[in-house]
Amino acid sequence: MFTRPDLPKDFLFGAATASYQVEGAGSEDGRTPCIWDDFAKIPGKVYMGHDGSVAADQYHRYKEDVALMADLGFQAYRFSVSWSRVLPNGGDKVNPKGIQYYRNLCTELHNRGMKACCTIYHWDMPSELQAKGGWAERDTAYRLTYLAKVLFENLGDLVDMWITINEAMCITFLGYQMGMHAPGIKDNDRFIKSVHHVNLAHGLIVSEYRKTGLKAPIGITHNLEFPRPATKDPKDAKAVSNHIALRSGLFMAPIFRKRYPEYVTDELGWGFPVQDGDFDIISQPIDFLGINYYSEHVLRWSDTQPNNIEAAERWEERMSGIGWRITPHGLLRLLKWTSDYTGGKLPFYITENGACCDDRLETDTKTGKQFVHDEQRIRYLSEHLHMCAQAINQGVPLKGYFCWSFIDNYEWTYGYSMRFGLVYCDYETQKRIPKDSAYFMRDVMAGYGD
Ligand code: IFM
Repeated sequence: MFTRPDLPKDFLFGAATASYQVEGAGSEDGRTPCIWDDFAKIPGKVYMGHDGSVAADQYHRYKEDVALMADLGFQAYRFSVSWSRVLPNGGDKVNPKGIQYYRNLCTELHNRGMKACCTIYHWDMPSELQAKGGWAERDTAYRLTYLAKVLFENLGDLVDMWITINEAMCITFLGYQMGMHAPGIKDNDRFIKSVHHVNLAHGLIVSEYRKTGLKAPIGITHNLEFPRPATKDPKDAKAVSNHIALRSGLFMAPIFRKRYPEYVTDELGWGFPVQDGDFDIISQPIDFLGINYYSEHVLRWSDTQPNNIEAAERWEERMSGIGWRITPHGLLRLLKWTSDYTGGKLPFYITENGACCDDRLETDTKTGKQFVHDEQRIRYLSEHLHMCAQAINQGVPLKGYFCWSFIDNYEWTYGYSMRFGLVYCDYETQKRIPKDSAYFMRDVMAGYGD
């Protein structure tokens, strides 16, 4: 039994994806390789060596996908741009076919009454730029700003919402410190540089945008973390605050405090390659903050683990696919913390939230109709939407919510083995089959349209 979350009438409902995860058309119309094409080729890095060369084939099926989203009642689609499709090899020369694809996509969204929400960088760095050092190099921030300029010039009349960068924490920690994501680097020095250069790129893009006179709002999306301490012991609280500084603070403090967190600079002694004026660039006002949330950590103090942080025992139900804990209350805590941190006025959007479940495609023997009964995902969405409503009632300036994801897609190191979609993708046939959760969202959204 579900109750409708008490959300405002003008609350924006959207669905989200990212270029490498859904587009496919890996070597069509002038697109050149990116770091995930390369990473997937390294044995043992990605499940079964899966890559994004075909993915959910949205490059060829965007009209069908937009129609399905619109029919379900979504008001916005968050997609990202493939850098090497628009600027092959990450160079200066614009590929007209790349631009045309995103113009077509935005136009289709508008024709179906939806808003186009464009993320400029969602992890698919052109291989050539990685060969020059990727995010460990300051120049990469200027290269991405050039891509942004090209997009503002060529899509500025069609995009309704801009997001500079998706999840700087994953780009830097997973990509440069832990080596788990492309480009697979494990090097603390390059990691620290990458943090600053990603932050700088965000600020440079916002500066560039303000010069254009375009009016659509621009912001950044972070997967912020605000873990729970395992007990009331002040040492557990200190472990939590260390974690917050390392994960959320590294990317929030430069924007909202014009500095890096003291824990990181003073206690850990990290030196960032900050040049004069960088914090002025990074901290320019943004129009909204995007927040991605899936699950909450529970931490305790440790005398032996790095940064005195250790994961504590858990009790909550796990997502049946990826195994992450289901912790809707963590979303409410995170939203309130973020609202306090940013002063309570900056509009927020949940730019990703969703569940990865062990989805089973079934066929009705009488009708031949296919379906996926993803009851756990429905409960997950319902509980998180209720937390959004509570947050708004408690004064959090939350304006909208994007489901991750519209359709099953390439889940990075898990390849196609993990499914986050509201819509099932049969990768053999590319048939789209809305799961029960897609209809659940349709029914929720039906109450919030006008
Ligand atoms: O699939 C990813 C997405 O690309 C970034 N945020 C988290 C999602 C689920 O892992």
